[in-house]
Amino acid sequence: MFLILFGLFRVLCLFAVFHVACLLDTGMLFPRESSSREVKELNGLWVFRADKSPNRNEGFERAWYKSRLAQTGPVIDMPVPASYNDITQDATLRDFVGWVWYEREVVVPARWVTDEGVRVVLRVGSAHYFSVVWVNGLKVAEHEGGHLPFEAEIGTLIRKDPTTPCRITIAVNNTLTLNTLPPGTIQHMDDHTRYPDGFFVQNIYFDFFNYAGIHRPVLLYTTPKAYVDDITVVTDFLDNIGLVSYKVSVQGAATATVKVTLMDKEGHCVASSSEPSGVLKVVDVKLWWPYLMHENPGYLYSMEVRLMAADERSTYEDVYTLTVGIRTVSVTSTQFLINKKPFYFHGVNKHEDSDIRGKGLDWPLIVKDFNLLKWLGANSFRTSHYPYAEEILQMCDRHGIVVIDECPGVGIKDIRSFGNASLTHHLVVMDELVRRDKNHPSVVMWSVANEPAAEMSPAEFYFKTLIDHTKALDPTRPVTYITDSNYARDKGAPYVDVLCVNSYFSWYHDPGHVEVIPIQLNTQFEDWYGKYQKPIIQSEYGADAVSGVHTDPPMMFSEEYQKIVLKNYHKVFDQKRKQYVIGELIWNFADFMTAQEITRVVGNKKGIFTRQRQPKAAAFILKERYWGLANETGRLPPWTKYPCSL
Ligand code: GCB
Repeated sequence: MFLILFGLFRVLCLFAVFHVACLLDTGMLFPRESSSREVKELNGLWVFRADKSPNRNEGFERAWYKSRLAQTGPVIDMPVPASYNDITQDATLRDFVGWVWYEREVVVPARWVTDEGVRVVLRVGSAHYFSVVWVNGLKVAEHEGGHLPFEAEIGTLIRKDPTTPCRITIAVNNTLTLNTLPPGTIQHMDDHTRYPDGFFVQNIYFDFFNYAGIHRPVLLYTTPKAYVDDITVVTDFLDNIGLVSYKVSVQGAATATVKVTLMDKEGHCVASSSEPSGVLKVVDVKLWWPYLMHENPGYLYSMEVRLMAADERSTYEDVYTLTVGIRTVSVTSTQFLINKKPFYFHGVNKHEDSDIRGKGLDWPLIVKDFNLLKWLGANSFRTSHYPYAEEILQMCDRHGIVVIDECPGVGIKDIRSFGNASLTHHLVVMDELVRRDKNHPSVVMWSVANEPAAEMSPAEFYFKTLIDHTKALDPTRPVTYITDSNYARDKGAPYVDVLCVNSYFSWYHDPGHVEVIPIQLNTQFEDWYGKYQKPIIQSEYGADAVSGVHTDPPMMFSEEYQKIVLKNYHKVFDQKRKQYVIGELIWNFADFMTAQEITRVVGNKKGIFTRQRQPKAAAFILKERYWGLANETGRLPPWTKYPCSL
């Protein structure tokens, strides 16, 4: 009894601080259909026009949103979701910097228009980078930052003139500046003896193509006027009792009653409550376990939240169902614990990247990637270098793939990007990220940045503020950032919970000399652990290999070289994972597109799969290793018994 009370107390304490520091005042639940909610997807072909005027501002000067886009000039078909860059044969569109315009007309169901008790919400899953949205010529939303969703309520607008179709115009600008996340700079070349008139370039400080456009689904959804705006769930367990602490936020009603029902996979009610917040107790709990750590990974309960409210005109009922995985996460000085058991990350770094669609959400690709992860025996990935689609995190929840959830803080290299404006925006992005992803059991850690110039003096204040803020938003998960700096000069390392270190021995340093890897990697680990006494993840390592290039003895860029680099790293991991190394994430899962540079041969080739998801020789090395690790550290489900014949 005492233990249960203590557990309840612990979960309530965590919950009491959860979300206090958030700058945002509304929720961002994933849109789901229910008996009270409808969803209308607007994916498919949109009308598109890039603003190629010299100042890229003609669209605003001539108010392209006021009429049909086709009336403003030539338009083309553009699929949504997709990056626009690789869709046409036009190099100027591939490399375009500035505003592009999307438009779509929608016929809205009559009931949405006539029923004043219906809220109609327009939601953009993500658009890169800065977006402005109009409905029938009136501005309804502005949003800064790719990779995260934004919404606008448009019911009153579409009711203004129910006879006209609803015209949605979205302008998207991919320009990156010192204060955007990721940062970049625009450089104008004014020397007319060397550059044509008006020539400028977008400089970036990260290693992937700056794909742009509407990358994730656009949709309309409805809720009743009184609705469930947000749900926050924190879980714990004691012995066989699961504890689900929850809080429901309601909008649009002065008073409302809430009924919360937690159901198991078979649909049986396992706990319920009539309070808007509280703790549900689940007897004989089935915990959420990572893939390959348990024979039944990714167990999810469903939490149905039913809200009832009334005003002088009507009564409202809203129903929203959230999936809930019951698990805990904690960190010691040498271990990462999931459900109080040591967890070793054997996984990958990914990108949202593929042929033709760039960073556009694509279901065949998502499912293929999960099949490859499982084939590989990977139990985890990092969302390098930005938040991935919610649909991907839902797959992780269901399949038990553990996620380090990274914000787009990649390439913070210029001292001016450590200033107040940048930090303020970075804090808002963390608010938006935690708001969106807080309820995913697969997300076990936040990463606030990748390889910033952490040795610069403002980095200490910047990262202390950012990490403190993130911990205040969510005290239930560890926080990190990914570093490649020298351990002695890294200003943010004292504030992270887990050290995540990237290194490319025998590639960017001592190219061609794989024999240096064991000694340099050993030194790296000993130095970092010696200074900070925190667990370490090798968050990146690898080598480029052009698929089909073979050399013996191994040479850089051949498949053999990539293999031998990996093997040399693995020797050291095997010594250190018995001490304080808690994971290894290969760079990268698949080849991906980058800007055109002399060091890149049509993109970064450090994938163990090609961009088309075919294995290189290194994939088999990793597969052997990951299944070996899983056999040693986990409990394999009977259906995944490792086929040892490679
Ligand atoms: C890194 C970066 C990653 C690059 C990789 C590389 O350290 O974090 O974005 O793509 O190295 O291949 O250079």
